[in-house]
Amino acid sequence: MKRCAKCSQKAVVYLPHHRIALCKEHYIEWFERRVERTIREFRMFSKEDRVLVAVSGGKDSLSLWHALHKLGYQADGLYINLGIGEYSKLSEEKAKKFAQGLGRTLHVIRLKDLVEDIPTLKEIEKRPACSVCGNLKRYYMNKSAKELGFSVIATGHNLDDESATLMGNVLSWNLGYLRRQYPVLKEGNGFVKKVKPLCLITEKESALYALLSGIDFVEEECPYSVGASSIEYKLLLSQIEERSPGTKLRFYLEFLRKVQPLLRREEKLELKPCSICGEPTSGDVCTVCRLKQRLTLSEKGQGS
Ligand code: Q46
Ligand code: ZN
Ligand code: ZN
Repeated sequence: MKRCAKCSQKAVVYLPHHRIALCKEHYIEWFERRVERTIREFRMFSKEDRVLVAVSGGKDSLSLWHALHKLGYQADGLYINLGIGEYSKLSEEKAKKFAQGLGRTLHVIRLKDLVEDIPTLKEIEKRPACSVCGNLKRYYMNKSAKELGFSVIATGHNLDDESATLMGNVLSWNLGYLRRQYPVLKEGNGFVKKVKPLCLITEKESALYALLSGIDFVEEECPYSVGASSIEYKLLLSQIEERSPGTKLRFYLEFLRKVQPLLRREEKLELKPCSICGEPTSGDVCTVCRLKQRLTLSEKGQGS
């Protein structure tokens, strides 16, 4: 059995790509330091900022919120209920319970009250649930942060998410997405700053932090995540990682260091306020207002 590199007690984990074994206490410390270092390195936010954590009830977002709170940041949560049956019910319960234990505010909004729930929208829009869901989450996260007076939105995307997204974008050479794939998206043009403080932490590492910290998270995945290509890429990358530890981190970090600066030089995205709701958009009317217009039209169509 390996011994902790810090205190020589029995280790609970060995991190092959960092070549370090740690006990429970020192693993928790390692994780929180890594989060803090990422926040500083990418100039994400400071202790003066009010941070809104996008909470899904899963291990990543709750681990992130927990770590930020312990590190002394002013972090509250935002939970968006997507109306996806049992999954949404359970994850809202877990998120609320967690917020109570932490003693911080959880803001809750319901898509059903604002537009429509995801299962209904999927049917009406005839496109994958995740594509509708992604649009709406981004929109309401930004809008809520502004209305509630937060200067930063933090999401729980981890290294597995980021490297899988990167792989997908590279396989199709999607330069538009690659240009925006950075752990910090600056504020401006009606957008609140968006950051990913877990971007250098693997899924396994964040699950272990949640377990060792006694965080009660929702283990079920969203039913629509099944079959997503990102899951394929995650699997592939994890197979390579097993044979060659450190691959995921290298793939992502070298992209950030070597490719991102070249892509960002060319960034020229013109945004203006949506003529209906005022949120930023590249056209006249934003995607969510267009969606709402389509919904009203289809209701009228049904009524006539
Ligand atoms: S919640 Fe929404 Fe995810 Fe469910 S519908 Fe897809 S995007 S999988 S992170
Ligand atoms: Zn130790
Ligand atoms: Zn709009």
